[in-house]
Amino acid sequence: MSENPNQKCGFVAVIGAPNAGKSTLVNQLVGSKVSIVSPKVQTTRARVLGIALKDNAQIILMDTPGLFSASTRLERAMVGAAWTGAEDGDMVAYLFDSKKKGPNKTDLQTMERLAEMVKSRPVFLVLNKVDAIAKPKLLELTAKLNALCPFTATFMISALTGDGVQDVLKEFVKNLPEGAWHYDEDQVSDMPMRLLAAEMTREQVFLQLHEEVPYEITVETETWEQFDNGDVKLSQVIHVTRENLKAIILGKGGSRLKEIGARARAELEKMMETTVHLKLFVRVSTKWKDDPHYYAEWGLDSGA
Ligand SMILES: Nc1nc2c(ncn2[C@@H]2O[C@H](COP(=O)(O)OP(=O)(O)O)[C@@H](O)[C@H]2O)c(=O)[nH]1
Ligand SMILES: [Mg+2]
Repeated sequence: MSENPNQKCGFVAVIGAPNAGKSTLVNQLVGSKVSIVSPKVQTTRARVLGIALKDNAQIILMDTPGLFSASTRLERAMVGAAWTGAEDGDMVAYLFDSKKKGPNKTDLQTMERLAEMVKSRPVFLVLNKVDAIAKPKLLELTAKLNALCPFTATFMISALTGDGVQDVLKEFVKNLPEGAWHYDEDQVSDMPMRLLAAEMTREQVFLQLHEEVPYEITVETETWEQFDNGDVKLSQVIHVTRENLKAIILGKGGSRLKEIGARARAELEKMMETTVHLKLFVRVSTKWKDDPHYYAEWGLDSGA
């Protein structure tokens, strides 16, 4: 942290429907993977802070779970975290997947709420996935969504390729309050390393397993050893809610678990820039979804 009087620092809440590309955008802005990404909905469980730097500004990006109509306790906690994130931000970036036909019921409710928020802070519409869509449709979508909420500005980007992302970052910086940086300049996330490391394994479960399986697991880093030569050795447990899921995660002769471990380890090595030894275990923990311990670890409210 520094006392430089010319510094700017503030929070940008990144909200939107599941799969809009929020986590992809946050990673792109930060320049490092701080939030896991998969084609499946509800990959992001908690509020993740990614920290981006641009000139004299530290931009703290709040990646949030998607906004959707929630039914279970975990889902309600996730949507609650997303809205709290939006309320706490100095500005809001509302990400919209331009591949979608148009706004659905939840999107309409979201924009109704954003129309209130825009009275007290900038709320940007960010049309994402422009790499996959024709220009005339984008203009049509821009007009349609701006008629529903008077957005401060509209951007068209591809979070995947990075197209247009720097323009969004510049606009954030312009609107950021002056103030000392909250985090060290080499910090990319506020998430403890143990949790971030567990997230890399959870990402592989989301990418490699299907249907309900990713939603029935959680990952916990149990031990973390750092050696004098810089190598890191960690062990993690994949908690599953049922015995039969254990066999699915293990795969034939343990092959699936091996592949999950190999890919997670590669991500961890990229992130930590050192050799990583990763040992994975699978454990049946029938009640993990009701255990406040896991909610607290992600910064979620178990009473939601
Ligand atoms: N074609 C395309 N796909 C994208 C883009 N941004 C994200 N995606 C994909 O959309 C899916 C959901 O992304 P994610 O960042 O996890 O969305 P989130 O649920 O809003 O956090 C992933 O498969 C991403 O690779 C983009 O700009 N273009
Ligand atoms: Mg996400």
